Amino acid sequence: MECRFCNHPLEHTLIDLGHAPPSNAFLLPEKLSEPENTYPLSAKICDNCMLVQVQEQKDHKEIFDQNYVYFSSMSQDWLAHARDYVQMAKKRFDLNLESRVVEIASNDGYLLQYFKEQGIPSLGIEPASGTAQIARNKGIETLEEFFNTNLANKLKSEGRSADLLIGNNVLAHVPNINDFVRGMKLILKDRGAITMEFPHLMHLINDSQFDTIYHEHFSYFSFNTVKKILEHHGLELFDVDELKTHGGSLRIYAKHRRDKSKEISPKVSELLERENKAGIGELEYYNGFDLRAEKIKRNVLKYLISERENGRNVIAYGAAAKGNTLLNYCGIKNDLIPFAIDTTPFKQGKYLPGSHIPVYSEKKLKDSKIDTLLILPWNHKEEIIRKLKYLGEKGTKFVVPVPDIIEYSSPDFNPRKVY
Ligand code: DWN
Repeated sequence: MECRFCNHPLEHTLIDLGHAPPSNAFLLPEKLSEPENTYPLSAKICDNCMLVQVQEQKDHKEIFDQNYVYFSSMSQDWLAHARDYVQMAKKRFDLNLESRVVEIASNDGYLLQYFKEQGIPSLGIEPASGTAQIARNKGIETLEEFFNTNLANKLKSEGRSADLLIGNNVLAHVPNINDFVRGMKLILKDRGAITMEFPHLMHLINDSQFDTIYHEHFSYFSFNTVKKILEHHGLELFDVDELKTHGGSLRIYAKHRRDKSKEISPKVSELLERENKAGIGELEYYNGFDLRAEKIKRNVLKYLISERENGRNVIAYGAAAKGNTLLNYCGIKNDLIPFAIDTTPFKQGKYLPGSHIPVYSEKKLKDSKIDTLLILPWNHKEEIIRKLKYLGEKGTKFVVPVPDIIEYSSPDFNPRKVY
């Protein structure tokens, strides 16, 4: 296997999570009696450009298709994050009725809806038909296509280049990253700006977020590496924000190298230096990541077995892709977790891939006595505990599994580290 950015041979494994089904390959009831495809799931590091990457096993066109089940609008906090971004971007980039905003991987219109509210022309590019249709139902023009240089050239020839090009949680999902970034440069107006958000590799390593490694993701980025990739294609980073979303993300700001209208923020060199001082450019920085994941696995199993043996039932909340990595890596089935809850209609009535744990709507919470709620999307724990506090006040304990087993229970719901 070669590095998908610099073609250097990949000889260093960050972690091998064994074989796993695709993280969002939820099963219909009638499929439970059929064979289930699993694929090798391991992340490797390129010792030339330090890009952490997962080999494409299942064609990405078969992942982001009509059965794709991730809808960004399921999180109120994420919608608020998108709304705040739109207010900031409109002001910072002086967007108006003459501007054009293009979002790649626009999902269900979670973000473009706020540009639409401001009357700013925008275009969504979203390959999964389920999410694209929901965006269209919100009145957002959405192309049901994968973004690449062909599409970029077509849009440019139609005069639909971007003043602001947005890509949130898409760069990690792109097998051919060079073609993708080339396309971004093609479609960006001379004085245009790009903003992209993605989970920050420093948090993934420092907080042992091994569960965010799954087949839907092809790459995991440090700031240094994403700078190398964009600069290779004639783009230049001019600012960066460090965000709390998805376990710790970066929002990078990029422009054409020749565009001298934007100053380079000192935050760029500061973060580059901080990453280098942490050793992110050296292989030894990544040592022990797999051992920490193994320890989390043992702690999760100890915790679930202890709850079971003490007569306490554990229900999963949030049928997240990362949750499927965790459950399958730990070998957890419905004996330890009888069912999961998720607010995504597309996920309800189905079964988690690999573990075959059934997924129900929140209605199930009302007619079940739940002792412990295991929050699989730990990145949404504040929102979820806030929303389900009524359960906590009736005695349900909330618990998150990564990077430590931490419980939150009434009356104060303060974190209590178990392992
Ligand atoms: O990279 C990706 C990130 C951005 O989102 C995508 N490949 C897929 C997805 O990853 P994930 O599934 O791990 O994302 P989340 O946002 O951590 O998972 C949220 C899940 O939790 C969704 O299935 C919705 C569910 N949820 C819920 O049922 N009730 C979420 C909230 C906040 C809730 O209140």
